[in-house]
This record gives sequence, C-alpha cells and structure tokens, in this order.
Amino acid sequence: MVDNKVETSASIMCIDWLHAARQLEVLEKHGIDYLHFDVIDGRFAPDFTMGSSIINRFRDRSKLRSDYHLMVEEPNQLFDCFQISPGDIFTVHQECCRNLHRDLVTLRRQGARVGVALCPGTPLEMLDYVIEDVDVILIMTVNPGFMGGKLVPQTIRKIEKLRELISDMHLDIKISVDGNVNFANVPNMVAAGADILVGGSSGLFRSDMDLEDSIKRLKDCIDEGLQQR
Ligand code: S6P
Ligand code: MG
Repeated sequence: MVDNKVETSASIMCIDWLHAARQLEVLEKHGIDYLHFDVIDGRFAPDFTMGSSIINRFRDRSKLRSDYHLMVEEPNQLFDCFQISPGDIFTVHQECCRNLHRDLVTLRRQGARVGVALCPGTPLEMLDYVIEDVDVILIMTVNPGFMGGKLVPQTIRKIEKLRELISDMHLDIKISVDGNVNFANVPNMVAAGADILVGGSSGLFRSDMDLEDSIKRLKDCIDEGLQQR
C-alpha cells in the first residue's frame, strides 16, 4: 500500500562529527524520523565506519528511532551488539547472508522491523521466498562503502518495479532508498515509490548549507515527488 508519508533517516556517518550533539538536536527538532547507522567491515564494502560503542552513544543522546544498515559479511555475528527498541529497523544485505531467511527470523525475534538491502546490481528476484518476511527493502542507489557516490540511474526503475511488486502481492513493505539522496534525485525517488529516504552528504549534511535549511529543502523535494505519484 503506497501512503503519502515519506520518512527521513539521517546517515550518521555523514554528520559533522565535531558538532554532532548540536546537529542531533536539529534533526529531532526539524522532524527527521530515524538515525541511520552504517556499519561497514572493510570486506563486503570498503572502508570502516562505526562500531556499537559509538552507535550506542548516539542512541543514548537521541529520541529518534534507529535504522541500522549492516554492510558486513555474515552480519548475524553482530546482532547481539546492537540495542533494538520497538520501531527500530535492522537491515542486512541479501549479498552477505549465507542463510538470509534464518537471519531475518532471528532479527524479528529480537524485536526489529526487519530489512533487506540490495546493491545496485542485485536483481529484485533475489527476494523471492523471503519477501513475505520483511518489513523494509532498502534499495542502494549507489554502491555501498563511501559517502559522496553518484546515483546509479537504473536504480530508479528498480524502485518503481519493486513498488509494483509489493502492490501486486498485497504486502505491507516500506521501500527505503540510500545513496546520493540529493535535491535533484529526491523527486524521482519519491515519484518512483520510496517511503524512507536516507539523507547523507549530498542531501542533508552539506558543507554549503545549514542543516536546518537542507532539511527544509529535502522536505520540499519530497512534496514535489509526491505530487508526481
Ligand atoms: C553508503 C551508506 C550510506 C551513506 C549515504 C551517504 O555505503 O550505506 O548510508 O552513508 O548514502 O549519502 P550521500 O549523500 O553521501 O550519498
Ligand atoms: Mg546506509
């Protein structure tokens, strides 16, 4: 079911680390819905990001729900490191799990809203036989790893196709979109069917704008996309 609410999730790896406490307050005050925590192991995706000790400090300082995005091989080894509260999303990559269905069932038991992420080159068909057991599908619109990547354009078509699939199967699944969520791309992502947008260095934590202003602009771009639905 497509509803007309599009939620926003702030990618903490892109925050201004030297002013993080102030930026957290701004995110809350201006209606951001989630804190998006990218965990990268340097194997499935290059570079390293944050571990649970840093992430838990952010959780302690914020009322926002957590949106975990694990870009690590065999993520089930880390499930117990993270706190899960009602409403939190916990997403693992289809490409990383040797037994995806078992991992999803485990996460649901731990109380998470369960998410599966797909890299740009991974077809939607890889969700066959697990789609009934997920709450969120995260479409990566850049390849995982670094901030500042450029949109892989065919992923917009993928969002559209996924929206149709969810609707044809009468499922209640949110589509999350992550990567180069900027002012130019947001209307197209929303028109294609995105329910949750992950804002990073190109759409939220920009060096040329105050965070308050980028949030406002992002929301205007969401409205523009909703009008095209
Ligand atoms: C990328 C990660 C993302 C980024 C975010 C960066 O591997 O999953 O969550 O942090 O997409 O945003 P931007 O605007 O720099 O692409
Ligand atoms: Mg992410």
